Amino acid sequence: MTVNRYGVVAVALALTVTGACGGSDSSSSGTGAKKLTLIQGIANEPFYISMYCGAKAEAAKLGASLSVQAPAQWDVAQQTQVVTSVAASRPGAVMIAPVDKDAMAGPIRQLSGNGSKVIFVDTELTDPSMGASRISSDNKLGGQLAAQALAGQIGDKGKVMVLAPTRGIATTDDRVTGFKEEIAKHPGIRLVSEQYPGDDAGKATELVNGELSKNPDLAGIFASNLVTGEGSGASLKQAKKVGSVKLVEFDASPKQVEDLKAGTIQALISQEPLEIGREGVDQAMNALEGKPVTKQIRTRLVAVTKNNVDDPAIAKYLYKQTC
Ligand code: T6T
Repeated sequence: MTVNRYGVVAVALALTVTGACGGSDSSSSGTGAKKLTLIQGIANEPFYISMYCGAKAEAAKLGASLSVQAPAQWDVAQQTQVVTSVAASRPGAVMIAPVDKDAMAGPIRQLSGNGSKVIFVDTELTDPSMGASRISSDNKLGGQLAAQALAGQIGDKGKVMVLAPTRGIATTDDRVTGFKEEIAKHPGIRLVSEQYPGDDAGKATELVNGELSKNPDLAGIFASNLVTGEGSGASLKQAKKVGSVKLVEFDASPKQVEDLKAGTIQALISQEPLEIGREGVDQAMNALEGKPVTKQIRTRLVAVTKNNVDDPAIAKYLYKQTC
C-alpha cells in the first residue's frame, strides 16, 4: 500500500465520467471512437485535478466518455502499471503526462501499438515520433519568468538556489534550463545550488535547510513545482526566514495561493491546466475523427503576485481542488 503526499492510499485512481450524450458508465459502453482516457502524472494533486476538470467539461460537450487514471506517486513503475492496464482496454485515445521523458517510452508504445491515439498533456517524451499532439506550457519560458521575478525580488544580486523533483521530467527540466539561462544574464546573481529531492516535500525541506546552513546569506529560491515549493516554504518557516529569503514557485494550488497572500511566497508562475485538459480532449477527438491535429500547443503562463492575485483576469490561472 502506498500513500502519496496528498494522502491518497491506492496504487491507482480510476474514475469515469460520461459525456453529455451518454447515460451510462461509458468506460465500458463507449465506442472506441469516443472513448478517452486521461493518465495523470500523479493522483489527487491540484494541477492534475484542474487538468481533469477541463477535460471532463470538454468531453461532456463533445459527447465522449472520459476515464481518468493515475499513479498514487510520481513513479515510473507505478505509471507503467497504469499504462499497461489502460493499453489492454484499448481506448480510442489516451491523454497522458509521462512521469519520465525517456523511461516511459516503452510503456507508451504499448498504447499506440494497441491502436490508441496518444496525446501528451503537460509532460512529454523525448522521442519526437511519439504523440499525435503535445499540449503544455512553454516551460523554458516559465523558468525564465521565474528568474526575472526572483531577480526583481532580490534587487538583482545575491545567492540563489533551484529545486526540481528529479532529472528526466520534461517540464521541470525545461524550467530549470530556462531559469539558469536567465540567471546567467544577471551578473550580480550567483546560482549556488541545484537540488533534486524527488517527489518528496520533506526531502526538499531538508535540502533547503542544508543550503541555509551552508549559505546563511541565501537571497532567493526557485522551486520549479508544487512539491518542491511546499518543501521550500516549510524550510523557510522552520528557519524563520520567511520574507527575508525570497521564494518563487511554479504552480498555483489553493495552498500556494494562501502562502502567497501570507507572504511566504513572493511570486507564482502559474499555468493553465484546465486549458491543457480541454485542448487534450479536442486534439484527441480530432485524431479519432480524422480531422487535422495540431502537433504542438502552448498554453499560457502568468506571474502571480500579491498585487494581482485577486484580479478577476487571474482567476482562471488558480488551480482547483475539485471540479
Ligand atoms: O508543475 C506541475 C506539472 O506541470 C509538472 O509537470 C509536475 O508537477 C506539477 O504537477 C505540480 O506538482
